[in-house]
Amino acid sequence: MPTLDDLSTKLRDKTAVIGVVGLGYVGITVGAALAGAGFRVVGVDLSEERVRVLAAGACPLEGIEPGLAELVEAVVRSERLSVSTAHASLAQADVVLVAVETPVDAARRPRFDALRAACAAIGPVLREGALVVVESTVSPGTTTNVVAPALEAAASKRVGETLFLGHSPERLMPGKLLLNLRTLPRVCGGTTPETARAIATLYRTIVEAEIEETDCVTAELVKTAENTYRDVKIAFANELAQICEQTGADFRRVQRLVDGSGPLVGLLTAGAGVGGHCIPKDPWLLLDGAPGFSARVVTAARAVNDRMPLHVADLVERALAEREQTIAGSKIAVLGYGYRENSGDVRNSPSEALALHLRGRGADVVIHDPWVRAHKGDVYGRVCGANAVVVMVAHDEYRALDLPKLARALSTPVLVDARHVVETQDARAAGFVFRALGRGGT
Ligand code: SAJ
Repeated sequence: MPTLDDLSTKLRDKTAVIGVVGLGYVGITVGAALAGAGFRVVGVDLSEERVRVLAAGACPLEGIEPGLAELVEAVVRSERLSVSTAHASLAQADVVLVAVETPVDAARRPRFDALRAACAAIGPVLREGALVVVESTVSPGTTTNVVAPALEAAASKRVGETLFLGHSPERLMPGKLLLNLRTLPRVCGGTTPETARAIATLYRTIVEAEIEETDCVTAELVKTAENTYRDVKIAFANELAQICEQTGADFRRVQRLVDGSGPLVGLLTAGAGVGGHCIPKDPWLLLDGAPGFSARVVTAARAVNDRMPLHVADLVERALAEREQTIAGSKIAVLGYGYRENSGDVRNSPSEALALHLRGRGADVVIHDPWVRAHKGDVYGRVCGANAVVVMVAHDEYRALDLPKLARALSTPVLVDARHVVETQDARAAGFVFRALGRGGT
């Protein structure tokens, strides 16, 4: 049976075959990077459409992803990267990376259905001595308590004997996928120290930053903790922004001066809410690892951030009231539907929450987003005849809006900026009734 030492040798000389399960933002990026580094990579995804696009050498991800489309095209053309919907194509793989979604349900409990399904599908085809690495973000304990038994049952192999297992969480951010993969430190958790070392050997071929070997639960905690900490810091910024609104200050100036106080304080930026596949749910994954513990800071932060789209709706209501209008019966244009700037990723988009809320209050909502296929188009045409416009995402296109032209397109010039892209004096000069998140006195 091949040992971990044999595998490490194949990883160093790049003769190992790498499988990737789940060809989303993470799987495509790591698969293409490993293929670019010289490995033969086999990617598997359940979506026939995604596999068809990739097999043609195109990158199916929306948004600006420097270097990725070119890399995908090159590695598909050179046949270093092949893709399939069949897990049987992983039979030759020495390493299988698992990058499937790990969402939470309505009760905020982790749903590991996709992870379990991936284990069930790859188990029967795994070769002796294969190494499985979970890249998906999971609750502390999941690799050992969920993945190991699922793989052992499906593969009829024992972890640590005929099969090796670890967790090395991805840290990718849409817009910087390749850059993040290559330049951010990598945590490699193994069910044994030897496994962690083999995982580190793999990532050393594509990562130009520190690589830390550890155990699985530490790796699980590191990833869920860093995203939870980010959520908590954003929640504080969001509360501070609302205090600025009430006290007549400008959050951006307060932020700059607080940051200037020294290296110990770093304020994040208040905004329309926290979206994406990771930050809104990773706090629940973290807490799921310690069910007997009653957390307070983490749950309060989630509540603050989840409420931000409603706060934006309140700003819209106040601005409309100045024109003696109400949300009910108004046509409201929402600019930006992705969860972050210059990305077409709409997962947990705060704009979706805002649109639902406004519609629930009787508004006719129209949406524009240059990065989301369903909402592309001329922004001035899209907002035509609306009673108010809300900027929900700081896309470059919205930073460069022609405000007088925007005002002329509306039936009443009401503008709400929930992402700090419009200056108050510019909005006023264009004739808008204007409200901005985090800015008092507007
Ligand atoms: N946001 C704010 N204010 C901020 C920063 C972000 O309101 O100061 C909002 C954004 O608008 C967005 C949401 O938070 O709606 C999440 O954005 P994000 O910038 O935190 O990044 P993500 O979700 O794209 O990626 C995060 C990253 N984690 C960290 O920065 C700690 C990334 O490194 C992870 O790999 C990714 O989650 C993931 O997959 O877990």
